[in-house]
Amino acid sequence: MNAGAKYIVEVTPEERAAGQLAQDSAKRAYSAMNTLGFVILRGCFAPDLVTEMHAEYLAQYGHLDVAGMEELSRNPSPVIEVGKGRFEIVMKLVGAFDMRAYANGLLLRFLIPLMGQDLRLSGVSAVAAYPGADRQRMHRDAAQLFPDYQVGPNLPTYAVNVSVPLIDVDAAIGPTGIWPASHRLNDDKLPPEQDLLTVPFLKGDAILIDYRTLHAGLPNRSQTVRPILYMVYARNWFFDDGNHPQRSPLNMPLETFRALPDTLKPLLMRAYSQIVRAKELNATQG
Ligand SMILES: O=C(O)CCC(=O)C(=O)O
Repeated sequence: MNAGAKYIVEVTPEERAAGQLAQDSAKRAYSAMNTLGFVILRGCFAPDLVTEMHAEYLAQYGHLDVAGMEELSRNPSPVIEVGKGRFEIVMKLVGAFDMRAYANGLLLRFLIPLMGQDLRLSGVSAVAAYPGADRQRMHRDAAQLFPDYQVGPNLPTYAVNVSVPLIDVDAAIGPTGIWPASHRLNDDKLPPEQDLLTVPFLKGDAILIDYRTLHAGLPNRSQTVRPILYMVYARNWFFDDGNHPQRSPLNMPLETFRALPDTLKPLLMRAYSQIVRAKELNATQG
């Protein structure tokens, strides 16, 4: 499976300008989410905006080498190590990491039928894979819900990770590898390793991955640092205490939040309550 495959839906400039997929494209994208557990909305973001986001990433972390990132990750900071040479960073939501990213109209319109009108932004981070980064282990973003009842694979989507590559990511730089349809498997039944799908990512892509879908960051065999922005959206009752137990899922200055249009605030409000919880947990558990 590759270009023209069922999991790539081309977003036309007209659809991007209208902030809405045409009916046929939307149907194909929902079908991929349902059967494969992921879809690539190719061209969801304007390449110029992604270039701006990359510049903001570089302004915040571009000066750090692996040793610098390791050092940060050893102390309380927005950075944690998620594999050798691979770091998850809760990016400061300033510059181009603004509502054009996390409140992209086309994206939200697509996600609402999957997770409800009152869906919430659960968190925003980036994963930077440095040259030499290892392959990650196969994992889901969260375990299947209600494991004792084995119903998780049949449930509707409750959270989606939207990956936005900040540069073109070919096989050498290392995209995120995905096991198609693995969201429909119970936790005790892993797919064969050889079912791993590697698709090069392009600037402008939004790769929507159901939280249950098995995936792994692939090795970075290039000389280029690979940052991918991750915006997680979830049903309003879901708190990601697994990935963000004592860590803020969002880094947005309060004055930036207060300046947002009132219609947008509910989308982010929940992440703010998790910031408070993370701080309290840190204070009480050390
Ligand atoms: O780096 C990647 O491509 C994937 C990262 C990831 O899945 C994780 O850190 O949980």
